[in-house]
Amino acid sequence: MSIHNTDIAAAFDEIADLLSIQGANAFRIRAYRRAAQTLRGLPHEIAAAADPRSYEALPGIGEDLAGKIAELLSTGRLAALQKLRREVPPGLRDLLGLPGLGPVRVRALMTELRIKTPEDLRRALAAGRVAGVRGFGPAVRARLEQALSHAPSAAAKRLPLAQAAEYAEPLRRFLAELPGVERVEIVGSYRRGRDTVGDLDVLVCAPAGVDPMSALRGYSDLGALTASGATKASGVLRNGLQFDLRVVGRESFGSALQYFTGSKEHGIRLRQRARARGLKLSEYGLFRGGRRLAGPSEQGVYAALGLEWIAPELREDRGEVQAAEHHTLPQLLTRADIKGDLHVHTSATDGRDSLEDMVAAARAARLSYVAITDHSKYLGIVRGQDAARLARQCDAIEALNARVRGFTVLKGAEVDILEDGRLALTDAALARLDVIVIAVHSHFDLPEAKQTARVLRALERPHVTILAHPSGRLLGEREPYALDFERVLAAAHDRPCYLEVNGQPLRLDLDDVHIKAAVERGVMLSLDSDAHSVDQYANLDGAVRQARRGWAGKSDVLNARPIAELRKLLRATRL
Ligand code: DGT
Ligand code: CA
Ligand code: CA
Repeated sequence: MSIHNTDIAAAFDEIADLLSIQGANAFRIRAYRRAAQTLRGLPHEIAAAADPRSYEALPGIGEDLAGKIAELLSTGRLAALQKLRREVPPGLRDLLGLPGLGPVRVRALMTELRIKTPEDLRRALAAGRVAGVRGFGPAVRARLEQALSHAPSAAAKRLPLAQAAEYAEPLRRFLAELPGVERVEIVGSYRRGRDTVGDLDVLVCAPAGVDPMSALRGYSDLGALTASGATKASGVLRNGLQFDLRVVGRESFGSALQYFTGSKEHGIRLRQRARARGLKLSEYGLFRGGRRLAGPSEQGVYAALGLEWIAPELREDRGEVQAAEHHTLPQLLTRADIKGDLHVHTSATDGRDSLEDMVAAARAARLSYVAITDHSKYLGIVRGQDAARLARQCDAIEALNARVRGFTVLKGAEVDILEDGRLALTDAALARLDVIVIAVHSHFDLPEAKQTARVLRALERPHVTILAHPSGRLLGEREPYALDFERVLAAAHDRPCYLEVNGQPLRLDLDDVHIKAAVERGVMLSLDSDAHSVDQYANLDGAVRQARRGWAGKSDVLNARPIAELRKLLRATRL
């Protein structure tokens, strides 16, 4: 049985939830949460690490948690979690699954109203007893009442793409190796590169008579098979991710690829277009009467409809069909176009690896420049740098630059935007830097007018290169803060400065819709890894995928420029 990072993270989160319900020590709870977050952000599978001692090198993971990871990987179980599950009554654990109910609120219900099950809660709500409990305002109560009045909702949570990939890629490999199977594609929103996926759609190309279903029944990541026929199956993987699987023959693999990649809206456009030409398009092929005009290849389906092939990332019915007809599709960015990374951390602040190691890894990732942008000193930032430490780091970078050939290390910082729009470092401290990344890391809940004014004020400072993760969202954890994006876009355009597409798997910020708006407005993007360790340059892949979904080409991206051009563009941001 293979254990994925998200399984370990889920176990740690569950331990944190249960400890929290028990009212355990807050530091202990936070340690589990932080470790879970670290694990979810890793671009590689921890189970693949050769040496268990390497777990301890991860941020937030000490000897105790490293031991728990090793236990889970070797036994598939965690004694500490099983003990907690025995101690905390099942009704309380059910309460945790209700919308808006975290462990703190569950504990409040338990200690103040002796509520131990969803049924207790339903009765207490009906009797009006919950209104007096702290944290249970009218909106929270209304959501709970609604949730408790329905059968358990089938609207399962969407999973961030990177977490879905941990299960999707092994499944793809498993199926591809079965005898007789010719091709396997994970289609649907996964192939379109959406930031989150609702379920996996798996397409298997195999001749009639090949039966992948019986092998699937023995697959180690399988949770349950809910339906299974000769050419179709549905089920759920062990992480709760649902999947639909279809087996098709070679003659319709291309049209099935097209159909099940979606999006639904894109598919509707194509079928309308087929109908207007007296044709019929389905997952089986493109037909005129009984004659198949296309089907084996996806390219052929688009061509027969008079269209250029459309990259899956664009298939969201945002004008791509018309552009394909008129040969005006964008020349989409690829990872090979990325020349450098302008947002990278080291062990000087909250990164894991040294300046030298981060530079060596950037070269190995086929980059030719990197900006070191460690955090400024500010509330809640681990070991943030003040002006004096930043100056010493600049000296170190200049010395390193004098030694390396064919690669440039740029001096930078990630500077907090304070609540009132000032920056956490003075203009004088920033003047020596090449790249100034500014970001909101606090006061996420300001009303829109204040939040917008705060960001606009920061953008007026003389030294600003990039506004990092502009929406502030964390997938599955934090909504974007309230911000008038149009005004930020206009300010970035006029200044000028750059908007980031942050490639961290849970950020992917800007999102596709905002990227497209920036591209249309002529505001350039910076695609960054925000790497905190040598392996996280892989985050650039996610940033590129997201940028492609926003119709971005090479010319829209700051760090697709070679170093000489980059330097010119950097100078143009100084006021
Ligand atoms: P998801 O799973 O919510 O992340 O999004 P998708 O796009 O993967 O949607 P899903 O899994 O419901 O369906 C996969 C593809 O199958 C979808 O993108 C297009 C096709 N499809 C599914 N249902 C319909 C439908 O009712 N009409 C049409 N035209 N296509 C559909
Ligand atoms: Ca899907
Ligand atoms: Ca589906």
